[in-house]
Amino acid sequence: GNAKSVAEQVNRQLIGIDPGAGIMKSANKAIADYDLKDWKLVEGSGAAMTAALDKAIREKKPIIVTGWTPHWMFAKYDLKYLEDPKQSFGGEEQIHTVVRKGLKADHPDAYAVLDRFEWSTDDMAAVMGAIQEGKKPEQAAQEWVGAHASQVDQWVGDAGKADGKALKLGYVAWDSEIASTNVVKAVLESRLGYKVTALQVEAGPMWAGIAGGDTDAMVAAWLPTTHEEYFNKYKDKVEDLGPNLKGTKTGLVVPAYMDIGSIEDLNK
Ligand code: PBE
Repeated sequence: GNAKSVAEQVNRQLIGIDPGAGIMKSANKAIADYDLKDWKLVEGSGAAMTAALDKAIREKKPIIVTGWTPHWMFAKYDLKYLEDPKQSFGGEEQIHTVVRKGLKADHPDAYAVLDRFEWSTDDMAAVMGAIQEGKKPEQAAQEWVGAHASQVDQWVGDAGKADGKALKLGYVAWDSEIASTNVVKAVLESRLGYKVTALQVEAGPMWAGIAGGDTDAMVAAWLPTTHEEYFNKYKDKVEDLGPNLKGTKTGLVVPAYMDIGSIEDLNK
């Protein structure tokens, strides 16, 4: 028939986020891997992407976005990942905690807590959801920390008090990292007595800040695929403390009402 193809319906556009995000590199790889000629990856931000998704769903229109898990959007909307048989977005990955060299010597207690910090996708989703429903990130994080005292106790362990010493965390304004960074900030402040600055930057400067030693730590390194380029560039200048969350996913995401199942089909 003369029904429009999905490519025509969405005007051959993938709605992306901030250009420094690793998922943008993966999406460009998908465009190449699946031979999506004349397709465009639209740059924006996490907030612009979720606003476009919200508008499309309210109007029951087709849309393709770069998406990731954990994210509140999967609780709010009926969505699906497009299959990615060529693995342009990689396989399994984790979110790692990465700190500057010398942090262990300068702040052994904060280092120990950062090293022990580990939570689940459900934990992160709970904080993200509270923020999405209107709570201020700092407040949502403080409330979560207060309500999960025994879990937080395990991270804190026998760490001593910092007496108002300053610490700087770097993060990008991705909803997942707004949640995790504020939780770590709340723990270091309320349990150890640090004065923590959470510095919002782009992804490149976040990594460069740790490598250069201006930033103490971040809990936002998606490895091995999404931040592979940053990791390869800076791995000798940072210390990787390993995963703080397992079970993430990235890919192209569409409303469930769209009649498409795989990135391969975008070519049809
Ligand atoms: N994200 C969320 C990031 C990592 C965290 C998937 C949007 C990215 O660099 O793509």
